[in-house]
Amino acid sequence: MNEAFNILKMNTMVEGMTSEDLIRLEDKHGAHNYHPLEAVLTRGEGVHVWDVEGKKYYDFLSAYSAVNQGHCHPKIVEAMVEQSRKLTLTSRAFYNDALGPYEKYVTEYFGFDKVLPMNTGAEAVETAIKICRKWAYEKKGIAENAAQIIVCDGNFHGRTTTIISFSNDPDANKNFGPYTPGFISIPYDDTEALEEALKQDNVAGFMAEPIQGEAGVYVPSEGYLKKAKELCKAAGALFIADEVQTGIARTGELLAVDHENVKPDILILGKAISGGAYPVSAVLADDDVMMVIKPGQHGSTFGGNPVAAKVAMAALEVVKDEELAANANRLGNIFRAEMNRIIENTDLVLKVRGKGLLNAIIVNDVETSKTAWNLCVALKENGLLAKPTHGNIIRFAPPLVMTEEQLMECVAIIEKTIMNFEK
Ligand code: IF1
Repeated sequence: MNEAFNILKMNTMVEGMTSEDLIRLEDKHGAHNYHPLEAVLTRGEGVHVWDVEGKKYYDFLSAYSAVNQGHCHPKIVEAMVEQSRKLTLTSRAFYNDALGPYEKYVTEYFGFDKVLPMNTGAEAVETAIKICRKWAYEKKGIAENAAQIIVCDGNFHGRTTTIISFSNDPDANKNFGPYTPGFISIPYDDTEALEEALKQDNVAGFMAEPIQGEAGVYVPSEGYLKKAKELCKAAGALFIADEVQTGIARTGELLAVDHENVKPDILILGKAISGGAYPVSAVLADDDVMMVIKPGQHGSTFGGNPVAAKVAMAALEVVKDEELAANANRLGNIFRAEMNRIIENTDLVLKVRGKGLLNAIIVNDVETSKTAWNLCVALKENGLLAKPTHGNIIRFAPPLVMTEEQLMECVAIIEKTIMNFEK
């Protein structure tokens, strides 16, 4: 009785609450590990989200590229609901009837022998690091505990203690030490630095983002990924691609490495592999690499659960059925052309860069991040949600189900906001 009353009270409380009330609740009761833009969202559909006051926005972040298939895609939600009614979790202590079919589907989809299912991007990165190290000791013959993995300056691979150990963003790693050893950081988009680093003893692999996201959407020079893979191959090191953000059609190909026809030795996926419906991540590799992991050596309670399996299959089907890679490629070209047209008529924005629908504009403000933040606030007022990353950079990454007409409406919002903006 009491409990039922409390639930009733909670529901009515949320119903009557304004954005301001809800922001205050988070501020008082939640850890302060984020600084969100003040939009309190309650519903999403396709390329749109609505706040609790009923204001409609274009989503130009897509939950950091997790919602590539659009918000609440009916096929993905249907798969999730249907499986949730039947069986949600077995752990891997037993088999379930969704995992095998998913494993067959996802490995054929991306062209690898095996998949290791996890839940979040950071977990998948950790998994890739463990596989790479184990492969180095058992297949390459590196001395125990000596393996080194080469990474790139400006990287973002997640938030675990090991991953932040090789970050050079002080926000990410300051006062979280002691740090995990075994990583060498080199400049991004620098094949000479990679060639040099690969000459060192005990190098097990090289891990990189095909486009650096958090660093500010840095697209490397053409041929960088292909050359990196070749250098790794020649040195007997594994090439590990973190496609958590760039994968699943975001950049205009299924994978960003596809732009250069490169097959990584280890592929890391997350975010949009579930269309943002459920935490799903995956590590893919061929047998000679993946089979170094034996029973009991890695896993997770939720990894490979039947809901995740069904959701991921549905989400990947949507990507193919709706030709999202081709759409991202086409709309991305239009978007950058439109941004370049706007840039010619303003000194507020210096540059646009990106690939497919993963783009960023550079705001003319080297001293502080205030202008980029205020521009995002103004965009929000005009009905478009985007978020600054690293100071003066604003990332633009809408869901890939956008139409050209919707994109042009967004371009008009961005143009109007820039032209009316006063620093
Ligand atoms: C946050 C950025 C995006 C990633 C790559 C692994 C992970 C991520 C290449 C870890 C995660 C996130 C996490 C999110 C912000 C975000 C982000 F701004 F930091 F760069 F996407 F743009 N590899 N990226 O980008 O995946 O464990 O989070 O599932 O709030 O920290 P995760």
